[in-house]
Amino acid sequence: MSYSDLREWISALEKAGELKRIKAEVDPILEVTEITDRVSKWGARNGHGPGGPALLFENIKGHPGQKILINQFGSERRMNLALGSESLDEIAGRIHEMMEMKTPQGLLEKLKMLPKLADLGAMFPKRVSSGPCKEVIRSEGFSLLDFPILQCWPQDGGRFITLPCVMTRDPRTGKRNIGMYRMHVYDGQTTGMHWQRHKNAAEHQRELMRAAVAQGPTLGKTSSVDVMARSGGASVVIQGKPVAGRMDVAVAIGTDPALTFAAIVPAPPEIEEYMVAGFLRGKPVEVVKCETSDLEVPASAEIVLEGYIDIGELKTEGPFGDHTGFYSLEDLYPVFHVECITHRKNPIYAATIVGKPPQEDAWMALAIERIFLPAAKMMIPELVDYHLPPEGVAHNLMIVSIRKSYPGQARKVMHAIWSLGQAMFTKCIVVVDEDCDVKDLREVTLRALNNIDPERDIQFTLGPVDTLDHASRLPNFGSKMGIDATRKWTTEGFTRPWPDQVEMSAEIKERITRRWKEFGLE
Ligand SMILES: Cc1cc2nc3c(=O)[nH]c(=O)nc-3n(C[C@H](O)[C@H](O)[C@H](O)COP(=O)(O)O)c2cc1C
Ligand SMILES: [Mn+2]
Repeated sequence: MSYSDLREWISALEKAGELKRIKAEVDPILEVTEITDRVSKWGARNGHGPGGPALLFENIKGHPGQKILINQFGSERRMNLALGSESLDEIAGRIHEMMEMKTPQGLLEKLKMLPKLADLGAMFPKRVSSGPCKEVIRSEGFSLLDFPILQCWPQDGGRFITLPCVMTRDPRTGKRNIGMYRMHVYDGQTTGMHWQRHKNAAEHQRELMRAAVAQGPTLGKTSSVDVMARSGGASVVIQGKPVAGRMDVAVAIGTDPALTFAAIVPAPPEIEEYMVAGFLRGKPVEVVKCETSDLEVPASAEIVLEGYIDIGELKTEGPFGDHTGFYSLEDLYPVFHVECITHRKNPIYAATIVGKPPQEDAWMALAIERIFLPAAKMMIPELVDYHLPPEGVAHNLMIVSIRKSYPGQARKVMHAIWSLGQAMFTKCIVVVDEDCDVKDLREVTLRALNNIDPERDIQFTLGPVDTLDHASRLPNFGSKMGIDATRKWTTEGFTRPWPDQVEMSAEIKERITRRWKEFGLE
């Protein structure tokens, strides 16, 4: 089951009893957040209980006739519904099969391969000549303020577009990227563009900057966003010369759920998110050309913002109540200039809020965790399982179980994680043996503390850290810590005897289970 647009998805949510319509008037300033935050935390026990339903606000203060969809991904069940799967592990299995694909032997194997080939075929987006996102085309007289954009938290710098699929093209290869980067609304025609420097769109921007100034051996060092920040003002100066140039950007708001999800998936830069979405949906994404650029946007999007950033222009973005549970502070980011807005008739505005976990993004992160397991295992063969508890806000804590075969292997795994895509940001990694369930936080705590001699078993390192880390010594650069909570071996210099864990024998367990009723304890 897959959905071709947001509306099909909303109907499916409603049919599944996963949607609540709210008819009472609600203010997009702060009130939507307070309601959604409470609903997200329904049933939250240790950050793991299911979130409440998706919400469709139908009576928005100051925006008569408009609707806001929020919390669409806010439970494991909805994440599965969104991706049309029985379980997240089933999707992981499909990816695993794809990676395992080898030349089929004989007819039976060839036949078995057909569904996988269909999966592959579905990955490529399909260009169409028009679509519902062009029902209304407004190239002048438009204003972002016409849409019910939220101010999420009291100290936020203003209203923010929180669930945008931001499209850019790699200037070298022409490849399309879609990333979810929040947008601070400055006025009816401009916003901030909060792509952090490690993200793909920021690299596209740097490519254009490199091309705009004379190429030289030192450029790799200076044509980074560091220079932008150091210039202190609103324009970028490289080697004494101001940089300017247009970078086309388009933003889709309110797409089918697989595409929205694909925009947050930390896929390698070579992989287009359109293909990720196509694979997840089992059906190609239909795209149309923008009115004002060569970018392509999902034909069925509710709202499309077309425009550009000037690669040399910066403006203060934030503060913004972030998914760490703290505000991310003001910083300089590019400015998005809207030139044209196209949308469906009566567009539905899709949003999310972030803040103290668990919220909607915890469930998206869980889906990413499960779906990426096969790929992670391919890079780190001894990896058995891993888990990122929501309180670790994605980048602060990863628990990893490994099958240990040689001394020092826990540290090898830590370093592998610190060099693996966006997992590089992980501030603390706890490595346990394969017999420990990484999702059982009680068991993990027991191991992580019992099994270590802190001075010996903690590995510190330095490197890039998440832009949202507010405690690191410098923005984007700081230390990380790995805890080797595996059983220590003599070959690792541990010469004392290592005790067994306390456990009942299988025979007694089975006997007591058989007799359980006799004890009248139920
Ligand atoms: C709700 C939500 C908001 C996000 N906001 C931002 C953001 O403002 N800036 C950013 O760089 N990443 C943000 N992210 C994370 C990126 O979407 C994620 O790192 C993604 O993989 C980036 O795509 P890219 O690898 O193509 O650059 C957000 C994720 C979610 C779920
Ligand atoms: Mn990408």
